[in-house]
Amino acid sequence: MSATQTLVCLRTVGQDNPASLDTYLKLGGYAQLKRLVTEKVKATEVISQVKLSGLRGRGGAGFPTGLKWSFMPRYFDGTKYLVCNTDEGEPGTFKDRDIIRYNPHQLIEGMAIAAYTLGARVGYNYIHGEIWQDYEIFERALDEARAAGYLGEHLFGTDFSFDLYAVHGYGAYICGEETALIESIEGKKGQPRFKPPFPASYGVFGKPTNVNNTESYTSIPWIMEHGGQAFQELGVANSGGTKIFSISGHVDKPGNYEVNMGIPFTELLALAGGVWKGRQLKAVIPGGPSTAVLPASAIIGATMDYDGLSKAGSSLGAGSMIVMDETTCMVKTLKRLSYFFFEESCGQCTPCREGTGWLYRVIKRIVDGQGKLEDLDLLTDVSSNISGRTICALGDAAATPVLSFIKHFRPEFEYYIRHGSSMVEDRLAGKLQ
Ligand code: L3W
Ligand code: SF4
Repeated sequence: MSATQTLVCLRTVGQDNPASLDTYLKLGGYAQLKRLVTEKVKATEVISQVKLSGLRGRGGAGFPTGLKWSFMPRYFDGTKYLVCNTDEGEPGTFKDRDIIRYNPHQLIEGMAIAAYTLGARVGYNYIHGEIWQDYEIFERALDEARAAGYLGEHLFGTDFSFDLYAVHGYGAYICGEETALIESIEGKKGQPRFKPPFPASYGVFGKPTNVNNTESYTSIPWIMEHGGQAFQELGVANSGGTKIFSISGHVDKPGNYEVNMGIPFTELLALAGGVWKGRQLKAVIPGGPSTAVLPASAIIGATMDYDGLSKAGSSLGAGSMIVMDETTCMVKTLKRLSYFFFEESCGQCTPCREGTGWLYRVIKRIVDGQGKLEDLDLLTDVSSNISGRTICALGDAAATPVLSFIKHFRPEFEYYIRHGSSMVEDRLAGKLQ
């Protein structure tokens, strides 16, 4: 039996005018916000439902959302902030833009519920700078929500007030790192801060701030409507709920698919039409290039959830699944990915600033036919010396593809160095040496 989608965060997809307030209201939208606020449901009750739901951060790190909410100080004499991270910028990530394009009101309701629960008065949704149309759709949704009384002062005649603003970034990948994003909101250059202190104690303008990913907040109204237990049961142990997988690469039907956590990889691949042109599967990057590449043999039996992908030797990341067929040259692919991390390093830490450039240049010289066999050990050595020695996760993210590509596809790298040409391309041309 082939799998089907379970639409929680993308539930307006397929409706007429999916992004409109009318459509969202017809589906029961804003009812949970109204219920919690007017019935004065306690913050501790909301947080315990979020904990029960097993929702984990959908931006890549998978940190338990309910636990993060419990870090926000209850009593604070001043403004607390709420931030949504819609700055997806890693190659292969394109789910959050579909949420703000098709279902912006569910995100707004999720953020308003979080604001009510955490006592935040002001919120920002930080949207990636290269996304224009969807930014405008979100802005229109904010206007509609304000006009209808779902944002602003004294909501539903109570003393709860919440203002939410969209912030347009400039397209830097590093601004998806939560503290760089906060710096950018403050009008500064987007460079990560040291953690701790975490945003819950020192966030926007130095005030307590809760930062979650777009998909995380958008799951909240469903959890409030159906209960945390029901959300958990959509998924599997340690991975509650649904997950949007952004599937790209060599499949027949690339796109976003929202499915129950724990779906077998083969069923998810079938949903995306399978490997295109009847070709064989070669490799998959399951969660975005900062997650380890897996050869077909390692992913075929895997389930798509935090534990399932960890057991297979990678991680769920942001669910940005890049599928590669048998015609893919892994050396050239790695060159492209390494250029991305080199280009996007913010330059603050020496291991990342110098190391990402070093990695890229060594891989480039292999592709240019000037590689040496010792380069493979050099790449491994440089990568290992970046990992764990930087301010933010971009350093580790740059090292992961290098280490995993060489680990799983070493013969292709050795062939390229020995012959100055691609093993895959030579095989396809019938001149394998
Ligand atoms: C309070 C503590 N808060 C952790 C919070 C922390 C953050 C969250 C996760 O990197 C990953 C990265 C990419 N007290 C806390 C605490 N927190 N301990 O929990 O924190 P952390 O440090 O585990 O991760 P991170 O720095 O947020 C994110 C990976 O995601 N990734 C990226 C995908 C790309 C996109 C994109 O383009 N949009 O997301 C994919 O795997 O490599 O490992 O909020 O403050 N004791
Ligand atoms: Fe900047 Fe890289 Fe250091 Fe992150 S690891 S702060 S991107 S230099």
